[in-house]
Amino acid sequence: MAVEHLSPDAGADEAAEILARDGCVVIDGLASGDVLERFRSEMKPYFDATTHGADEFVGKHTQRVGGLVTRSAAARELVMDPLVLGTAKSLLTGAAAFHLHLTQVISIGPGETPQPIHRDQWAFDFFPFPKGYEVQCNTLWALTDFTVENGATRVIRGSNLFDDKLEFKIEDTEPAEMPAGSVLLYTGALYHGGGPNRSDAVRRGINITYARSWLRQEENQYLSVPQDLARELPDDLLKVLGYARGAYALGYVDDLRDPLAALRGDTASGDAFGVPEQIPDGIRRHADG
Ligand SMILES: O=C(O)CCC(=O)C(=O)O
Ligand SMILES: [Fe+2]
Repeated sequence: MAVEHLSPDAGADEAAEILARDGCVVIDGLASGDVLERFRSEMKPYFDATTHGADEFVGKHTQRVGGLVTRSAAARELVMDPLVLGTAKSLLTGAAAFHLHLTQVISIGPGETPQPIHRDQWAFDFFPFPKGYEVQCNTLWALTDFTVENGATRVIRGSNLFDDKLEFKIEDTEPAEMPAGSVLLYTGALYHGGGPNRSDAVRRGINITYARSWLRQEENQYLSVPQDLARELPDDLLKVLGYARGAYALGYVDDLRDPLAALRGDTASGDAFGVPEQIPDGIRRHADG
């Protein structure tokens, strides 16, 4: 069965419902041509400078470029996309907060072989999360078209509800084809992998992922975004980066200071053990929610 597609005016709850059931959904045309164009031009120097991966998982014909919040203002818009944040909030039920987990352009070059089929949540040291308990809401924005020939992501629809640590072959999967500007949303539990590129052009996708805030971030945002730049960024983005408590007491600074207040240079003792009000409405969820 093919991956379900939604239009950009779909609701976050609808997208989250499909994600909880299928583990994946495509939203067509969510990114404007303008944001993609700015992203390409901001990132071009980094694309040119990056080497290929060292093994089959990261891909010997694949380039991975991270640090997108620092390197591209357009990427910050994608990170803060309201439909994506709303979907993450709706999917990650019961979470006090979620945060940015990683940002990475994945450029699958001609000649690349299929990436081993995996779950992204295996990054958490293979902890066996309960079936149906999603810890990640992930995106792959198509910067080029994603086709079966050029390495569209391979997915197993519904596999987010399968047992853990299963092994699959590419024949067990289907390609998540979509035009540039569309976004594949998928959960941390979905079995998937990058596709083989049998074309003569590079397939580029922007992987921006979010996780429950009590899990460690794969890309360290406090070091990937220099503090001088962080101080210039808007509060809502900083909270998603991790400058917010991840739950009642997670992530305070010294005398219970709120992390955002500490970044802004507020030296007064805080009340970080209060209700985490600094978490923006877009991603806020009380423990009783
Ligand atoms: O680039 C893709 O299509 C998927 C890559 C992937 O799943 C990964 O690197 O974890
Ligand atoms: Fe993956």
